[in-house]
Amino acid sequence: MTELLISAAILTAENEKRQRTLDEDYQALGSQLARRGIDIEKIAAEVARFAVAIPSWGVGTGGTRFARFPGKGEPRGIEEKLDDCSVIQQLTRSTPTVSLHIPWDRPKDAKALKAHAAARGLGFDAMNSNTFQDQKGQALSYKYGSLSHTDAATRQQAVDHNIECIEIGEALGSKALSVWIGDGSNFPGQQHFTRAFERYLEACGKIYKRLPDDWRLMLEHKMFEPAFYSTVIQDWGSNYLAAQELGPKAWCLVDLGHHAPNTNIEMIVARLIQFKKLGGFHFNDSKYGDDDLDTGAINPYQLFLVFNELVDAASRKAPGFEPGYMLDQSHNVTDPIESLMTSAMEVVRAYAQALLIDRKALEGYQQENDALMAAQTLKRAYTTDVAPLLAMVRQRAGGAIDPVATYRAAGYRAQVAEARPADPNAGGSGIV
Ligand SMILES: [Mn+2]
Repeated sequence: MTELLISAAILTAENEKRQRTLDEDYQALGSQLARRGIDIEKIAAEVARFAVAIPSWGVGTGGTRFARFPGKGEPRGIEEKLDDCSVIQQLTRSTPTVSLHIPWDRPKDAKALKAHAAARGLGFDAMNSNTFQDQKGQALSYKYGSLSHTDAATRQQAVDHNIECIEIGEALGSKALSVWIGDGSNFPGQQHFTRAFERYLEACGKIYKRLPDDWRLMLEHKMFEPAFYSTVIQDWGSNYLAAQELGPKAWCLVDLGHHAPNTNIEMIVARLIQFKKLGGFHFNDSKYGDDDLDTGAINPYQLFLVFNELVDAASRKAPGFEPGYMLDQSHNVTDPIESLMTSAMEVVRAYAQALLIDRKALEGYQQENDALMAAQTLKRAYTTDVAPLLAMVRQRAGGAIDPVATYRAAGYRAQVAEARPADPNAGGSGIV
């Protein structure tokens, strides 16, 4: 029996306030889509199956390199992080798994943690290793790199840490390890590009060797930061080369914030799908760099265009296409639960909109080189207000018609603020 943290009475009362309007809007949208030859119930069934994972570090207030301004009632450990994640899942019904970060979330007892998550209706997504900062008591420093460090013992320490992440993940039921390293250089000449990449590949090979057969190694590229001149896995090209070198269990992970401004990310996605290396996503939004803003907050059209590629690949059953979806954001000025619920809904919205694209018509316009109508075909799907569809799917699955309003009405933040006295060290920084 799942223990839900938002009371059923409040959820029901909040939904009842909105049910009639929703029924009307859903019916109107259904009629509109029917005129376009689309069965709303078929789209609703697809949307109901969609899931995006929550990063454990997302439920704490993030920060910048200048400061962190903690919020009230922040989770003080992994169990409380899971509690907050369960609220997001209870109300949105699209986030059934949580992605852990080691050592921030290292469990004292993995079996007990798995049981705690299951009691809250949650499972575990990819494990995330951390060799971009030093931990208390750590023998060797990552100041000058980890998996690509010039010193073999430091590289081995980073390999051992990643293997520990796999072992914890095995106990929790995870099936993937995501690896992002901060390795790189801050000055021209500081690092030999080729040797650093060779060292990285050799170290990653050791992790790969320990990876269970039904697991995926997800490699995450990032253009810059904390290394500001060069980064070892700086873009999708290096990422693809690494995944190719390592073998079939290695995949490329695309974090939307890890590219130069105005990069055509949807095209990168298409390339990785074509060459069977698209492992998954870290969703967030960006204005200038790796801003880690809420997904869809800045450029929802880009998100839609990414999903256009994903739905296209699924519709033609592209071989090897089975990406994992996760949010990866840093919440500085909002309640993290509200941001994560809103972002999960934005991801589902982009997916639902992409399902509405008339692919046959689009293909025809592409074949005839009718640029205007091809672009309009995408716009027609994008400008369709699918909000009633998303709300109906949530409500039917036991979630909230309006998750943020329901969350506020339930007073969850005030309750946990009392139960969890402020701890300045709590929560992750959400910087990857
Ligand atoms: Mn990321």
